[in-house]
Amino acid sequence: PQAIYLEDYQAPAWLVTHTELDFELEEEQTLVRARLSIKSNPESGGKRQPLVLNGHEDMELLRLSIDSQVLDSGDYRREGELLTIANVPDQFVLECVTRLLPHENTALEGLYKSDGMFCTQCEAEGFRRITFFPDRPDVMSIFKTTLTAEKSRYPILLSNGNPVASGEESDGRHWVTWEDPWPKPAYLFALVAGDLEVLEDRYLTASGREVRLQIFAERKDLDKLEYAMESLKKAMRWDEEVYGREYDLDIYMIVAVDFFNMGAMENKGLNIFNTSCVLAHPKTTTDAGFQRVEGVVAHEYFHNWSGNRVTCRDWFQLSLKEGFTVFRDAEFSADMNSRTVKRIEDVSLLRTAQFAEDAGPMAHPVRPESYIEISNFYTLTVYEKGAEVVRMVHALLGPELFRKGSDLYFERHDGEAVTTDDFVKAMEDASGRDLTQFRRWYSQAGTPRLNVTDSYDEASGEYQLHISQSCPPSPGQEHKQPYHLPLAFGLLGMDGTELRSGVLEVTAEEESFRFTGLNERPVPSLLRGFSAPVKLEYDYSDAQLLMLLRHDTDGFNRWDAGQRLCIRLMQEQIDAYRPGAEPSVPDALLNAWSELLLDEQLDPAMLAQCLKLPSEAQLAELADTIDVVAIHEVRKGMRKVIAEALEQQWLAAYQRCDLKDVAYSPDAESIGRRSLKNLALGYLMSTGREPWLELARQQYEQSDNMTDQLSALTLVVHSPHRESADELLQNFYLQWQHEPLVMNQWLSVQASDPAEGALERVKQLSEHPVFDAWNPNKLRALIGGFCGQNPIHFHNESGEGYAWLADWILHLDRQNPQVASRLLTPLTRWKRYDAARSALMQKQLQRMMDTPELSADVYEVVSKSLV
Ligand code: HT7
Ligand code: ZN
Repeated sequence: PQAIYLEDYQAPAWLVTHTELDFELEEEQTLVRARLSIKSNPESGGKRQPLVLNGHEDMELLRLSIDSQVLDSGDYRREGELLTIANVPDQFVLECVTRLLPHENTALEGLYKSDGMFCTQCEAEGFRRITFFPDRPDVMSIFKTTLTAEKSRYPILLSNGNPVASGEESDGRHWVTWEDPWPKPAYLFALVAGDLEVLEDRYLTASGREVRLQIFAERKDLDKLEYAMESLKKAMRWDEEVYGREYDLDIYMIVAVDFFNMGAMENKGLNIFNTSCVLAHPKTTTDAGFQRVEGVVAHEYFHNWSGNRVTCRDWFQLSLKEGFTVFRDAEFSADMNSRTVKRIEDVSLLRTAQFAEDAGPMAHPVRPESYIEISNFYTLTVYEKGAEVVRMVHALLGPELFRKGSDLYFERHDGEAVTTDDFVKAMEDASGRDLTQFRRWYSQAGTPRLNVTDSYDEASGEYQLHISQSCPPSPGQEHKQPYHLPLAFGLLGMDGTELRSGVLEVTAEEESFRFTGLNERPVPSLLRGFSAPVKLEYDYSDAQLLMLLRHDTDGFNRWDAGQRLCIRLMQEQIDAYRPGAEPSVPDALLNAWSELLLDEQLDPAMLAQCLKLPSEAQLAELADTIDVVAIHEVRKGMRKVIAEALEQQWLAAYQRCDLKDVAYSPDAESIGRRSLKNLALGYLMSTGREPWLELARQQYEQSDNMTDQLSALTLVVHSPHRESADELLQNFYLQWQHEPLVMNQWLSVQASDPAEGALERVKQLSEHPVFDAWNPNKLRALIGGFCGQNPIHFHNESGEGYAWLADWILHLDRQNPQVASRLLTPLTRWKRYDAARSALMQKQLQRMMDTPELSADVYEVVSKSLV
């Protein structure tokens, strides 16, 4: 497979102004007739060039004509994914008939079947599996689509835009024509045909237009659509109020499908969603699930402007739409729920998974410079770090100028395919700020380190912060230039009084900032709200961190101070770990936590965050060499100490937060109370004492919602009480076996169970009837759950976990390369482990590398990991 480079970008030689598609959907095959109105691109340099179309190798071409003249095989060349026609007029109509086999499409790209319904996934390069086309985002076309199918099996026929005509045929088939007036790239094309139920609603836009809202799902899931509908309406209102963006079609549709490679897809007017991101019901969905639905529905809706109306020039610009849209959906969720908790959750993800990506073999800038398979670049770096970059622009400009900048960006580029540079330029032009240096955030990979020291002169009352920045090398980038970043800060007295606050703009490799008029040496609260995606080093004393944990006015840094303290403690014990060693927790930390637990004024959601120990994944990311056993044992041991020391307070918190007779609601306050309650139950269970097992079993049996039921189940299954674990697992299975999304949870709980024999259990589960190796959600739950959430067993020194994963990757690669490539991630981190484990992981990577005919997806990840 060949790499593609950003520097080789050239404007398209040919434009497709109109695209008419006719789909004859049948059980054994689908015929696609495409009629493309093509003209040469005046901006591509004048000289007439051959027409080059993309088309997947497996796609069968039945007929090709230009202006009704049928071409024979001597008139064009088909090589790999490309079809080239040398001599074409300046403007012409190309007609093309292809035959597809959607029922055999296991890659879930292009047109495929999910539980009997036809659906599509065209981003990034799936449209070339439907017909021959210049499948690149800078070719935007007006689409008209007709779907014909048997009416009894497929009563619902959907595509982008508005329905403009429909009819019935004599043989039981029917058809519907859809027209999308907005020019769009082919990756936003979609169709759905199936026997679906619909939840309908209406939305009145700010300018008074009525929009029909429809969410489609299988009949059995009709009762799980209300929350998505409410979320959609909230998102539509929020985008009008915060960004001045209105919806632009008469109809907005969402369809839930169970076979889907990612979370959801923002196809124009016809979003297609993984069921896990749209279905929600208190009985079957956890609080986290509800919040995911709200966030993803909003995310896909926001793409209508940030992605669809203004799209990407090429796939190197992916973060233009994804980074910006993640920033938009994070702000939406922050406005709908607790801002601080949302920030803590997002930063935790960034610090564990994105920082690990930045330090791994697939590290790449937010705007990558090359790729072999673009699907491998739908990464945390492009999405989450990309969103942090937009957040920094927001911090540097302030909310008003940022809004002016986004208005200018949307106005200036409406209907265009543009670059991240165009986005930054709009921000510059609207604000008058120079963001030249800031642009390095798009081009340099790696997580910068910010080292901060300080000095205080008692006589003059002058305090200085000395800041130096650096960024470790990453593949292909040995040396990095300094970044421009906003450093939000506060200066606090030791009694917690805030003496100063503001935002410093850091630009140099080394610089100092001076503050005068300070009567005492302040404690700096640095990087408030995580104002830049960096690793901050400042040598805090325990006393300073405890003070910040108690008093910082910035909620995020309050939490962060507690985390820093815990991380330091845990790292010391991890480094000194010997099997059987008793972990310890200093009284100062126990007292601080006790104080927090007794403070009934504190928001329970925030309290729950503050009382969570850093995850094993985060401790691993911070380690020089990852010692999975020490990390697991120290964390477990410390939990037990904290649980025993504060047992009565955990119980009091549990009782205080129990929403016994109140009907379930996924509002922020109730979610916060449940999270503290279940955290408290977790600590109580850590004591290993019998009464708390009873409490967990009682919660499992009596709860009216999945959050509490699943929390109790997980705690019992992950405890040493095997009998109860088996009993509840069986009970849960019998209760929920007909709910696929709940069964995913059932698989995950077992896959992440740290008890002995985990690999044997997951092997058995892979034979269980609820497991379906064709379904990505099931693969993620079982294989992803074991390899990502069960470090001590996946990394068992025998290497059997690694071999099991490699077997799966090789099997899945032939069936669904995108999913195979994603599941491979844990093996790519081999350099972070001890020599023995590294060698075993490397061996499996090499085994994959030596396998003939790897997909481009898996080849790219494996080959880059072995460098
Ligand atoms: N824009 C969507 C990306 C996506 C995707 C990419 C590759 C393969 C399958 C896919 N399904 C959806 C999702 C989003 O960020 O909104
Ligand atoms: Zn997106």
